[in-house]
Amino acid sequence: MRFEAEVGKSKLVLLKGDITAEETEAIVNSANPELTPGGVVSGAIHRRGWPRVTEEAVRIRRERGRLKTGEAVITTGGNLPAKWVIHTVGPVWHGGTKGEPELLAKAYRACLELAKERGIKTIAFPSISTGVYGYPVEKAAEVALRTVKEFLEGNPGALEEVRFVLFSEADFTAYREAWERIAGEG
Ligand code: AR6
Repeated sequence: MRFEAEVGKSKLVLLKGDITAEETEAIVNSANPELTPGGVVSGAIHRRGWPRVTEEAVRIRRERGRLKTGEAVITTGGNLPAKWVIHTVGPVWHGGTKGEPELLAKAYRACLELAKERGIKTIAFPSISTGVYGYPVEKAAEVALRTVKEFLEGNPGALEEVRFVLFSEADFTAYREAWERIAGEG
């Protein structure tokens, strides 16, 4: 399952897959504030990037303390195919009244800004916050895609390709449908 669209000078790709196998220059980790391996996407990234991803995450945690929601930091990709891992913390879903959409957008923007700063041209995101953190995927997909679209339009050529690597067919469909709604807004 794969979908592609042009956004300004960049390519947006939606696909079903496992982010730890992606060969983009950077992959994004949906981390916890302590930057510990945790479970699900984060556990898989730390496992495949072992030991250097975890070692660098521990060092960053020691030097700068816990990450706030919406912040991002970068480590090596260790043994992953991707050269870099950008770790960000998405919001926990509390029903949508605790600033969750703004915090989710902030997390995506922080990753995109960090990639731009480092000259990274291709980046793959998982569906941040829609697993353990409980953010409804239809709502999260809209925030994610709108944030990426705005960033690519506002920073032409900064990134060549942004991918969303969705773990299930249902998530892929949610992102695909959200994109149709957003693209239709012009
Ligand atoms: N590749 C792509 N997507 C995946 C993969 C994979 N290999 N594995 C799972 N997903 P989650 P969150 C999907 O729970 O909600 C962690 O323990 C998954 O199906 O990893 O942001 C951290 O330590 C779901 O759709 O992230 C934090 O404490 C999406 O990725 C907390 O969970 C995100 O699921 C973060 O929770």
